Amino acid sequence: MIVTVPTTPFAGQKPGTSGLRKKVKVFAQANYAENFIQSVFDVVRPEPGAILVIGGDGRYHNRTVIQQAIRIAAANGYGRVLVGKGGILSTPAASHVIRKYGASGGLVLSASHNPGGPDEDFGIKYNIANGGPAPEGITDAIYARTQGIDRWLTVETPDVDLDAIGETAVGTMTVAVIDPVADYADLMETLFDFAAIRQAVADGLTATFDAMSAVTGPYAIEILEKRLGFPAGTVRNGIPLEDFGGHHPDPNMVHAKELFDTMFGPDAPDFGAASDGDGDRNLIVGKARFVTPSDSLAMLAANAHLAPGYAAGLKGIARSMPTSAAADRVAQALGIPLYETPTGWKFFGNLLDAGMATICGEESAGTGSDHVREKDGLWAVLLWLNILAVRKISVDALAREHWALYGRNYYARHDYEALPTEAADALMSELSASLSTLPGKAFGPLTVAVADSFSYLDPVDGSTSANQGLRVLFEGGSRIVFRLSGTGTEGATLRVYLERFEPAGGELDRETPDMLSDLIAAADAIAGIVRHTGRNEPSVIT
Ligand code: VG1
Ligand code: CO
Repeated sequence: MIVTVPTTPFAGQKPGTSGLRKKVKVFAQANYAENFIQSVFDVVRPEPGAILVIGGDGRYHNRTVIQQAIRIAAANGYGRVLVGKGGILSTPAASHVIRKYGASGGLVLSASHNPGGPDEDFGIKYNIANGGPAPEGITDAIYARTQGIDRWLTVETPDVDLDAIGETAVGTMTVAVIDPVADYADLMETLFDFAAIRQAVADGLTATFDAMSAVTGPYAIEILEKRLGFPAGTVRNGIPLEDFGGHHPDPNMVHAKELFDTMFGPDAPDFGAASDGDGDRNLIVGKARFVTPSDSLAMLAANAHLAPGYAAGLKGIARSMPTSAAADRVAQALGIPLYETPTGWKFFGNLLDAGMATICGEESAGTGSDHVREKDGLWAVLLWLNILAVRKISVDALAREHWALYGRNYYARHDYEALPTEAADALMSELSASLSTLPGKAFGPLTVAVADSFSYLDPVDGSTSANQGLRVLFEGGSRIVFRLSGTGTEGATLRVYLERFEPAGGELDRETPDMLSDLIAAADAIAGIVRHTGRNEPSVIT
């Protein structure tokens, strides 16, 4: 019954910041996805009968890979596969389903905020039994296995009907097609004060949520419109499309422009938000007030105790290194530890499992907590709504109050996309070699205090992750970070993270670009961005 298919390795099946991401055309080659999935199973060696969760963001090629994965799982001894109806599971919902049903792990099929369609992107990520992305030890082993693979296993069986809830036998394995929304929506009800939010809606609180034609549509309609009573139409672009309507499902000022226009326009509702392709990111905009993800993390942490799930307080806060230090000040005020990790959610898993951190966040629109082991877009939206409902305050007023108390970290990220890999590598290696010469040097009004390459020592398992970004720290708390993206599928993407701290009592109501202009000039002087890339400005500013 089990069929062994001979194969040869593909180069480059190395998982990046968040799984293996390539063009659909790459994934569609014979043996490509199969090799990777078999390599995962060869590394994790499921116990006979183990449970595997499979779900994706609904993008083009999702259903094809799900059918492949089901057959390979059946041939590798899994006893049960849980798959979301229609092949849908948002990344945080997949994390929850893994935890709730005691699965040994899961395959999350997504390229997140990257565009979808026959000429666009696809991705596969393996999550472990805690519901979180596999740590580096496992992803390194999977990559090593892809380089030596010579066969993959499958069973001959017809496709499973992914659109009918119920159970089907595939060989000796059972495939259960489950409701992708219900478990997740129920979990949200345990964390947040739905009654308070419902009351605020009845009292006139208005909102708009842009699902960007991606996976969060069904989740947001169920939670915001059905369970919380926001009027129909509060969720826009709520039907998941295979190509996301031709857009990048990336909740930022460029790709969620419609939402921005609404929130800065005359008829803005009280609260605006969006999520990304796979539902793990969030964008928060109040009436004429954009909240940077770094600020959002700090503001949520400062107010989280107002939600029932966090009423007992936070154990700690964790943020990725390039994320601004706004959350650090909240941690200090709360008297709890702050952990600084490399980019990517997989580094938060150990801290959450060990009970050292409760809330985590990244500057890239990712926020989450110990309720799952992924970042969670709708969770952040609901925590914001819970806080606004209880405090009866606007987003803008809450932000101003926060800055008046803690100071403000003006922040922006400049991305230079699709650079020739050699140019990007040359920039990074030259900069890396010059780091030791930078301390004491002045760039305009800025003087370098410390310059280094960020390395992380995991306090839980003692593992070290080196080369996680180049940092230039200035006297007074301003900072520039340079790193290369680990999620792109075309050439290299340089990310330049700019941060300027303005203490309480300082200039708290200025425009971000004005406040960062000295840092922008310093970034080019330090790294030679124009010289190396030939680009005079970034492709995207977030
Ligand atoms: C980017 C972000 C990072 C995030 C990762 C996955 O990675 O910077 O913070 O964790 O995407 O998010 P990189 O290596 O391209 O900078 V998602 O929503 O794409 O799963
Ligand atoms: Co995502």
